[in-house]
Amino acid sequence: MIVGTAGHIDHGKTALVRALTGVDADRLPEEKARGITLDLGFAYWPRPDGQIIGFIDVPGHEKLVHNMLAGATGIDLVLLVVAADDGIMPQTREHLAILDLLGLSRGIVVLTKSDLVDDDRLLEVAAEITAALAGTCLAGAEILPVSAVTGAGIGALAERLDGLCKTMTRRAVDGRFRLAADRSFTLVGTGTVVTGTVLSGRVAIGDAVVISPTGLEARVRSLHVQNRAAEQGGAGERCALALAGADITKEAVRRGDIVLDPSLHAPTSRIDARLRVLESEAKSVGQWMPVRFHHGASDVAARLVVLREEPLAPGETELVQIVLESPIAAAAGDRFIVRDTSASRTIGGGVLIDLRAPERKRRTPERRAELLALDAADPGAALLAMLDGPRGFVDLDAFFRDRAAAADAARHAIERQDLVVLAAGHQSIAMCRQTWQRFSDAAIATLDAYHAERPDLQGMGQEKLRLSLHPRLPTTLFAAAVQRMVAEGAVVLDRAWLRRPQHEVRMTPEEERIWSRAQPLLGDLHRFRPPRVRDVAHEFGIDEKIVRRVFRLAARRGEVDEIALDHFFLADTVAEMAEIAMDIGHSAEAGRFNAAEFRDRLDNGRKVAIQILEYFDRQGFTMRRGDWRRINPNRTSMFVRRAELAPAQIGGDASPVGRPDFKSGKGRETVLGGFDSHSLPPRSQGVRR
Ligand SMILES: Nc1nc2c(ncn2[C@@H]2O[C@H](COP(=O)(O)OP(=O)(O)OP(=O)(O)O)[C@@H](O)[C@H]2O)c(=O)[nH]1
Ligand SMILES: [Mg+2]
Repeated sequence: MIVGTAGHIDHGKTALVRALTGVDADRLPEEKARGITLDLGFAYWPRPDGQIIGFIDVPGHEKLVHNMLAGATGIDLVLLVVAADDGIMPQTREHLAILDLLGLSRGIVVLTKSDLVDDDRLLEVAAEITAALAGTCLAGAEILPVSAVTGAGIGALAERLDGLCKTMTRRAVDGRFRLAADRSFTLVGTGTVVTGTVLSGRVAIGDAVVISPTGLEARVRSLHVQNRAAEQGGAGERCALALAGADITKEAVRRGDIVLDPSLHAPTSRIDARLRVLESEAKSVGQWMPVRFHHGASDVAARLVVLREEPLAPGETELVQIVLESPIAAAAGDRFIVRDTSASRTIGGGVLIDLRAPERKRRTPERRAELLALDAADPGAALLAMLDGPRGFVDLDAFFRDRAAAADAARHAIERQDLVVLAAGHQSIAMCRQTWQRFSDAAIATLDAYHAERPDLQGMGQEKLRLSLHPRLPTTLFAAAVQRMVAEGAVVLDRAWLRRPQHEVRMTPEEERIWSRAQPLLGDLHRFRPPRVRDVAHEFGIDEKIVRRVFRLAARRGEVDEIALDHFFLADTVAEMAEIAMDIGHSAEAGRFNAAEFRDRLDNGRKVAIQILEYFDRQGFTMRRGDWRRINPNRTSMFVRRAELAPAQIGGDASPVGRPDFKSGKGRETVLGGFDSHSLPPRSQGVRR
């Protein structure tokens, strides 16, 4: 258990810790000389039952509230010290307000210097305190009069502390390790030592840690827990870590740094939060108000963006965006305090909600709804809210990292919630199964509508589809979504185009008419040397562009192949030429043949014969070495006559058996996703379009 002091200057905080523990927490010579506390003091108090209670003693001086804040982080219980003679003073109120903003609900009010006043005064101050506590987290806290001089009440207080220590529920240690560093120093023989309060998780000798936000890496060489050598420490304990690392020095680790599990290192400088402005403020909090932002033991310049139009009046609570001047290491759910830029007063404080706050669209109703839902204390509820939120998906690793949750929390969430996970490289996101269903239904509906509108196109561009769907996924993850839809059989990916499996390219009646006239020209006697686009256009007296378009539509239906630019051969002719090539190869020595032998069989001239062979090379049907070619034995069934195909395989079927597949060039394989399509030769490779 860690106990912190709080209260106005000179009210007897340090004297109280000494009366209880025998330790003078004022360790600096200047503190001893001036009789006031300047920096945090520490005392460890071994109890008869073997427990060690740690004390963090803070200064009460109005100029040293930042040090008080550094000490108040991570304490389990507060001793709010009020001198009976003075009663409630300004820093009593300010410290109380801070404790309340930090959400500290366990505490005892200690009425010190009871030896200086009579009972009536004690009752009077007690009543004053009860009134001040009303409405705060500490409302109804016990008030114990003591005297550090006579020792009156100290025994009773010790008893209360022992009792509380026994019933104190230990903070969760299943989260990932975080320690709020408050001191670093060098010990002869040990090296750099960093002390602080463990906020979550455990740490043990040998553990790798990172100093955040700087990112310095270190290893724990040895450690002390509550001032005693130990093998490991955990949440709710004060630890001193002896750290080893290339750049680890006492100067390199500063108060305010967080020593953490390396997987948690992800500093942020834009955070959405819930802020309560203290009643004591004279003015409202307006847009872009500059403040000092205190989190843990750190303190950074920042600006506040109120996430609504009107300024935030004293006493109000509202969502804000905190824009920090330099990044910090934090976790969602952490408390924070904001003070004015001259560090003279506390303005308010609250809870961090989203560490990856958006700069744009931060004030939309959807975002507001999401933030309110994320504010739910339970991470499971927050996750569900986010999955249901405007974005529709969650980066699970980041979500649980930003909550310092246990390392396997993401896996458990996937199992518990029945989530669909899309992964690409290091990135992965999860969505609810219903969201995925809606997403893929929408993709299908969009493609169907697109095909109806543009039956002449083979499909819709991936990017166009991505931009038209909600949730709008990042490009790489959209590719993963496409892969999943392809695997589910809902869509087919043709290079960059997506289509429905049953979609086939359709010509207009006019185009059909041109095609039916042009088709015979490509066949029969001229089939090995068919007229080019230009020739057909000339013959029909129409624009070349129209002929090219009709031929390409026919190519998409699998009726012709574009062997060379503007040179289309009937698919059956290509199959026939493939048979001829195989025949030549079959009877040739070692299966090798050259272009001249092929040309002689087709009688179509050297140039065209070579173009055909190069086309075969690109498809992987032939393999070329120098002037010689061989048939690839794995591709012999690549080119099949259309009559041998089942009707469903003609046109736009997803899994062509005989026709070479547009994207893979492999014929029989359906490539899932678009990732490897560039590593395989597309069918039209080398043909300029
Ligand atoms: N008579 C009497 N004097 C006390 C008692 N407790 C503290 N004092 C005196 O009050 C003065 C201030 O006590 P500290 O313990 O230093 O006060 P503090 O709250 O730690 O002060 P800061 O840390 O500077 O905020 C010292 O001179 C103490 O001796 C008490 O119970 N009775
Ligand atoms: Mg003191």
